[in-house]
Amino acid sequence: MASPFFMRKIIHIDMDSFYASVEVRDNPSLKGKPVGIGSATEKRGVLCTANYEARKYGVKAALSTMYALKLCPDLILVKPNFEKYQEESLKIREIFKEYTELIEPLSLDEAFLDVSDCKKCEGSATLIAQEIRAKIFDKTKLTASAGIAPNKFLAKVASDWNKPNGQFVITPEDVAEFVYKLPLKKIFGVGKVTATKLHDQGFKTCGDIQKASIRELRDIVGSFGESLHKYSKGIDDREVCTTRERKSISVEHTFKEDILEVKEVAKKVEKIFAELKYRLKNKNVGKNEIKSIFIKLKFNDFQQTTVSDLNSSFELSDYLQLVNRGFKRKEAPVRLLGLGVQLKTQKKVSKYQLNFLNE
Ligand code: TTP
Ligand code: MG
Repeated sequence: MASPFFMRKIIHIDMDSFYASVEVRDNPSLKGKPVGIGSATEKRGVLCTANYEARKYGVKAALSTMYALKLCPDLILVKPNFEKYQEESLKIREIFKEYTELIEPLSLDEAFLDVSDCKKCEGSATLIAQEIRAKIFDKTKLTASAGIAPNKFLAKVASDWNKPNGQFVITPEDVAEFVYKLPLKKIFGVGKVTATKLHDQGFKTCGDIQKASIRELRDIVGSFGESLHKYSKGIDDREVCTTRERKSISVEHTFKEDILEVKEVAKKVEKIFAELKYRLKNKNVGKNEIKSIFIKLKFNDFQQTTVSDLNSSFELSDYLQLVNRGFKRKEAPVRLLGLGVQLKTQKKVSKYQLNFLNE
């Protein structure tokens, strides 16, 4: 049994520029050069990631390939090879298992480990993290960073603190001081939109949030208010879940050319809907497990909108209606369309949605 939450020792491990590091390792001529993972021929696609040399130019994950090339004309594009990354991921997980059974992978390159009951390294989570990173390097020649803390929220923040190839410890005694000045955008779940809402109300750090009431926070960020209040004090009692599950499944297409009219988008909906149905079937998800359906549109200025419906059946016509509603919000050329479902009971799927190019 794991110790009570206030005694937990959590390690968050995150590989450094994972896909890019694998590609550079396997092609030493790329060493020291800026590398982005994405297709060179599909310039309208987005980058999966970039190595640290490329990041100096502002190139990073999810940036459009075209824009990345503008920022860094020497950027070398390498096509992703997911099987290879999966293989490396398995090797890393085997190493984790030497230390604990309580492993919660978040994606191929990242996991929480609860090492509260691990007797190795005289029970020092700091030394365990160091040893794990050394073993990862030994076995894969890839570097990892680690965060060590009394809970998941802080461990995840900490793994980013000394990246790449570093680690950072937050002891229970350090927590109060550490969170006080922590910018809100470091909190998992605070994206750009939430951060802006909070900034507009004068909240910039966890220290600012600590002074607010939960009610006040709920008015700004809805049901997330309560968790936000807890996190801001460095409290997170979530356990490391050994069976991580996702709540939604979706399929997205980025078009080679922007779509100008809703009629044209409708044609694409049919195709993507068929793919989504196929994915659900593959994952053994029945209609009765669907809580709601949603669509996502990204316009040519990269603004995006999502429309969802709780009371619909899973029919093509339902998606067409949602797309119509989304299109009316801006009536601008569309570069990406996604269709998806939120699930009632959670099903295990991978972290990143499919994002491939449509002809
Ligand atoms: P991250 O751990 O977020 O990024 P990273 O490992 O490339 O870099 P860092 O050193 O900052 O940890 O994601 C892990 C892998 O997941 C990444 O190598 C590629 C993939 N990925 C995507 O495919 N799309 C995305 O939007 C992101 C963020 C990651
Ligand atoms: Mg990583």
